[in-house]
Amino acid sequence: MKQGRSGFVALVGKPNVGKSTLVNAMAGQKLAIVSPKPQTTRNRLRAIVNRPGAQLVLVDTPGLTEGGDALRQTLRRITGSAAADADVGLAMLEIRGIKPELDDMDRQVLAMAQRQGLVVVINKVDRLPDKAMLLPWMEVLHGATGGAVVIPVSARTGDGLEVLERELISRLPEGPFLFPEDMVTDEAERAIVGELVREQILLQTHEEVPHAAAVVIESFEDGRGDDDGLCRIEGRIYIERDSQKGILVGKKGSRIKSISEAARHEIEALLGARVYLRLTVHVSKDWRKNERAVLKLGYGDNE
Ligand SMILES: Nc1nc2c(ncn2[C@@H]2O[C@H](COP(=O)(O)OP(=O)(O)OP(=O)(O)O)[C@@H](O)[C@H]2O)c(=O)[nH]1
Ligand SMILES: [Mg+2]
Repeated sequence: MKQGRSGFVALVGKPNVGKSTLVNAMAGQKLAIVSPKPQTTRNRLRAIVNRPGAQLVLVDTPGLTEGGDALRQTLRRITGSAAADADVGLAMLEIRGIKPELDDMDRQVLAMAQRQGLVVVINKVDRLPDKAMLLPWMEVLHGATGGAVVIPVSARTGDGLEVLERELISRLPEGPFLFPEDMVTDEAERAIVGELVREQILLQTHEEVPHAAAVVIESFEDGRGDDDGLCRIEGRIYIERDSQKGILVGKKGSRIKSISEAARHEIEALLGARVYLRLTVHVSKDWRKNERAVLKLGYGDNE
């Protein structure tokens, strides 16, 4: 295996700050799902960024929240262990207002990401009416972390990402590369396919429904080598109650049809093939409260 600077960088932050968006931007392709709703990510996902002389493995994690149900506890564990296993911690936050004030969860984020080479990232700078707002926050964060470097970026526009990448690479240990150079992720395609379905549920439903949904890909017939080149995929969507089932399916099946249609386009882009996608909706009562159901639906066992 090639040599160079290589290692794991774990992204830690509150929900919705833009961790998955940054991972996709640096990987140069969509691997992690993104939505405007908090608690989008539910699994650890590794994106392998290959550069001349360096291999940066970005580890996306679920946004940190307080305790709560079995699912949230599992998500917290996933984030904690990804951070503990990383060579470099990347704590991401977005700034709120002019006066810099760190709340309890910000401190937890900083503490969890604290490694020898902590890097603090302030994301979404494209939204700031005035860049001067950054300075007091940068000072507070620098102070609160005992002198960590603070880098403002926009994962959306790409602003600051080159600086961030250089900074991260400089902190990685020297050694053999961890993955083959043509690899972009070690995540199974099948798992990403399930996530792309869940992304559409997050984007196309509201209130409790998106968070009560889990997706399991039941069968994946990879037809990329066949004459018709068609991939046949069947997935099951689990939600917590009958009433949510009605909402998800929609009038005469209109919502599930629209979810399936949009997910199919995304999956075709991922696989580079035509896709036949069949989705069915099922109830797994209050699964988020039940540790075994959480595990069964695919969360927390990817170690
Ligand atoms: N304006 C702006 N929006 C951004 C930026 N980065 C992310 N977003 C948006 O912020 C929202 C959340 O992004 P995600 O990448 O899903 O956030 P996350 O931190 O992964 O969230 P969880 O998975 O819930 O922890 C989405 O609507 C993104 O489009 C940015 O740099 N600028
Ligand atoms: Mg995310």
